[in-house]
This record gives sequence, structure tokens and C-alpha cells, in this order.
Amino acid sequence: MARHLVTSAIPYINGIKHLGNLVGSQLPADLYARYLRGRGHEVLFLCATDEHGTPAEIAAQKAGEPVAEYCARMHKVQAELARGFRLSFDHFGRSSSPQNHRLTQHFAGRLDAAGLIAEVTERQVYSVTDGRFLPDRYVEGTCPNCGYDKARGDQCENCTKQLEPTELIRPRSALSGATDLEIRETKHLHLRQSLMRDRLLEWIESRTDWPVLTTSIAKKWLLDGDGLQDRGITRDLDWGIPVRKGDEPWPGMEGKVFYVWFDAPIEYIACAAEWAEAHGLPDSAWERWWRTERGAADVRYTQFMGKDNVPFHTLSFPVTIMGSGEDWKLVDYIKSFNYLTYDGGQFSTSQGRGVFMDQALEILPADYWRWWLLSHAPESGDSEFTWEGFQAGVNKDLADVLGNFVSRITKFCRARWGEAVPDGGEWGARERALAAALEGRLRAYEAAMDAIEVRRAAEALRAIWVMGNEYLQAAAPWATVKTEPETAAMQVRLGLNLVRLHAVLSRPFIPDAAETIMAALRCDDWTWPGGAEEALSVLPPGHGFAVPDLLFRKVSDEEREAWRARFAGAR
Ligand code: B3M
Ligand code: ZN
Repeated sequence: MARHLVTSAIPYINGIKHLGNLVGSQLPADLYARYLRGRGHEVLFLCATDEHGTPAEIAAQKAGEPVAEYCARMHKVQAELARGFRLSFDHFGRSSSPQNHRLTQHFAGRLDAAGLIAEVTERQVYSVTDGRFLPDRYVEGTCPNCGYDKARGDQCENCTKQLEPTELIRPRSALSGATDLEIRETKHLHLRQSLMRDRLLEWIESRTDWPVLTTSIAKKWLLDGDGLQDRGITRDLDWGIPVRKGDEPWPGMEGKVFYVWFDAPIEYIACAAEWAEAHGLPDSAWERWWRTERGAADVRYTQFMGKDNVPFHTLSFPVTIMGSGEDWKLVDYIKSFNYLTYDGGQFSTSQGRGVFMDQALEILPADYWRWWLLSHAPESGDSEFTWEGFQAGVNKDLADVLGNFVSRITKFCRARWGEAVPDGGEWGARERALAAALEGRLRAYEAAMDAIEVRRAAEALRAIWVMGNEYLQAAAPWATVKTEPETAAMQVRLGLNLVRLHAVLSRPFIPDAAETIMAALRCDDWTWPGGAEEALSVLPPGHGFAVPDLLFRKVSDEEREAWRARFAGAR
């Protein structure tokens, strides 16, 4: 038994996430956490809402709510949706927590003491009408790169170019529309990442087992152009973590807060502290996950995220951790994902194009989405959600293969022997061959899960499901029963045990169906299979069960077309 810390990138507070966001971090992280628990490991699985920065302030303003209230409300909405998708976080925290305030200020103080912070006089956009500086998205204007007239101060949504607010042509305030903007000088803190370049490069190059997607993005930033740039880590905003050096004020930084991307990853640590507090545990309980000298040296730490978040996790957050000079745990493995596209285009939050988490759960239960999304996870490249593909995945894999097998074997047993595992008969050559083949597939499934190769794991699991139907087809107990009732009883007993094994193995992907199956089998032995033969004998003769309700229904062509029209845009 090992100890695993698992974190998912923490979703921004402003609004409900779409299925592309979900499959890019939270859902695969949940798959892995559930798998590790299933294997008997000790797991701490953490996620949180990312509550600072201009997106939060702007969304709150649009909603006509004070930002703190807006964040508290939206945190509850996101937590509820996470429960709906059965995301099994040990804690779903908030980056605005007191723990994160404390830790973020602590790290800033340590980094400053280590000479990794510079105070820099910057030229920033100031709005006379608004009486304030306008960082990041508070300025809009025309993109100097492509001419798009709604480019934001941090990035142009049209051509994706990263921008500085001062670069925009005909800038205006996103708050008031005011154009009486000036450039004023103001002091900010910069994280001197460039000083850590060699150490980071050495670290990244030593991670030979990481996905190429992760290391290639990190290396691009380390090696391309002028190499790793220092970055501003403070902003002129009200909402956020006030700039302090640990417990001390930071002279000249009054009224400023840390930049959202500085405090967001620190929330991974703070979230563990929130978890301990929520469970009435002492600090040592979370520190054994995060401080190498207090037990975390033998923790394996895995992070999940979309590719756009990789630079922050391979460069700036490690600078924070390493630069502190303290014994904080560094990540061991970074699993990153490409994008899921939607029906020939992009998911779009602003245009309401695609399916969002709340809408998905309105139309079908979580397992349907979990299975399709995970079995099509955008790993080696982008992948596309289409309604045909979704319908086919649900109808074939879930209804025809898994659901049908469970239903046939349990119903046949009930009709012939009643609702108890039948006695009699010995395994023959076909059963021994099945167990041998199953053994190989089990180990292939485990290998894919251990390597966090999500699609490969889904394929391996599907192959195991298929074995049930193939066995039933070949053994044909409904025919055997006429001449060799003992053999038929043995075949059905094996089939029922295979149903249980399907539930145990499938739980990380489709937890609700797995639990429905186990409840029907009146079994709570979730032990991960060692040998296949042993795993096929867990339910003994005489063990009572019930035929489960329909596990998965099919998606009809009419539904498919209605949903396609409904989610085409303009939410
Ligand atoms: N909130 C971006 C995102 O949701 C950001 C991730 C933070 S991870 C520390 O894609
Ligand atoms: Zn542009």
C-alpha cells in the first residue's frame, strides 16, 4: 500500500464548466483517485474553486453581487455539480480560504528572502473615470495582432495572442467603457523565474516518464526565444490575497493583491489544510501529505490539467516550491490533456455552444457522460464530441455490451434457479481458458491505469466486458441446461461472478452502475482481483441476489437530434 496525493487543476469560479473542461482535468483525476483507492492505496484527492483575479470580479459585477458573495454562491453550485458527476474529492476547497491567504503570504516572504522577488516599476493602464488601475481583463480594445475589436488586456480570444493591457489599440475600460485612460507608473513584484531556469531544466529533463505533451510545453518555455521570463505576481485589485511578506506588511505594496496564478497552485497545499480543518485533524495530518520531512517523502503526487495550464505547473509553481527553500513536496507526475472540441467547432462559454455540466446531468445520468468522455479523452491529440459518437458509445458499450450481459445472466438464473447463485458442476476447458484470457486482460487494464493512459484503460475494460457476452454466447447455458443442468449451473455461477468482477473493475469509470450492480448482488466485497480464478469464485453457491433494474438505456435518434439542436449555441 502506497500513499497518493492527487490534484485536479482548480476550475475558475466564474460560471459553470463545459464537458471539455471536465474531461481535461477533474474527471480523469477522479478516475485515477478511484482506481488507486480500489487497489487499496491511501489517497488524498483534492480540488477547489479558483476564486481570484479579474474574471471573478467581472462575473460578480455582471451578476450584480458583491464578489465575496458571488464566489460563495458559485462555489456551492460547482460543488453540487461535482457531486452530480460523482467526483470523489476528499475536499473541494476555495482559493479564497484563510489557509491560502496564510500560505501564499508565507511563500512570498520566503521567495523574497531567497532573492527571488524583484520590485519593479511598471507602466499600467489607469482609468481616470473609474479612479483605478485596470489590470488584465479590465481593459478591452483592438488586438494589435489580428485587429479583433474585443480583445482583452491579458489575451486576444480571437487569435490567442498573450497581450499586455498597454498593447491594446483604442483601449477602453471593461468596467465603465471609459476611454480616458492613461499610462501611470506603479510598483509591482516580479517572480525572478529566470534565476531558476537551469534548475528547472534539469528537473524537467530528469522526468523521462512524463507525457510528451507535458515536457514539450515546459521545454518550449525554457528554451525558446529569450528563455524563461520573470513574471509579475501582483495586481492592483481589491479582491484577492493582500500582498504581505509572511506576517509582515510589504512597504510600498499597500492595497495590492497577489496575481491569481500565484495563489491558485498554492491552494493545492491550502486545500489539504482546509481538509484537515474540516475533519478536526491537527496540522500534522495534512503536513504528512505535503512536507517531505513530515512524512510526504513517500507520497507520490500526481497532477491533472489541460495543456494551457502546463506552464504554470512545470515552471512558476515549482519555482515557488523550490525557491522557498523549505521541504515542500514537488509533483512527481503531470498528466496533461489536449482539448475536446464540440461538433465541428469549439465549446464556447461566451456563445453557450456545447454541453455544460449542469445541462449534461439534466438529460442523462453521470455514468453515461463519464464513460463516453473518459473513453474519448483527448490524450494524444484533440478529440471531438459528436452526438453520433456519443450515441454509439452509450448504446454499444454501456447498453449492448455491459448492460445486456448483466441483464441476461441475472434474468436467466432467476428464471431457472431463482435469485440465488446455483450450486453444482465443475469448471471445464472453456472456463479455464476464460480465466487465463481474463488474467491477461486484467493485467493490461491495470497497466493502463497505472500509466494513466485513460483511453487505453477504457479499451481494456471494454474488452473485459465483451468477454462476458462471448462466454455466454459460447457456453449457451440455456441450451446446456436441457442436457447437463449441473454444467449450466456452473456456467451461470461463473457468469454471476463475472458480473461482480465487472462492477469492481468498472467502478472508477461508472461508479453508480457499479454500485447498483453490487447492491443487486448483495455484495460489498470490492476487493481488487488478484488472480482471475479466485476472483471468479467470490460469490458462493446459495448466495442470494436480485435482478438489477435496467442499468443503461439507449439514446434514440430523436433525442440525439433534439440535443444537437438544443446545444448548438446561445445558451
Ligand atoms: N483556474 C485555469 C483553468 O481552470 C485555472 C487552473 C488553476 S490550477 C492551479 O483552466
Ligand atoms: Zn488577436
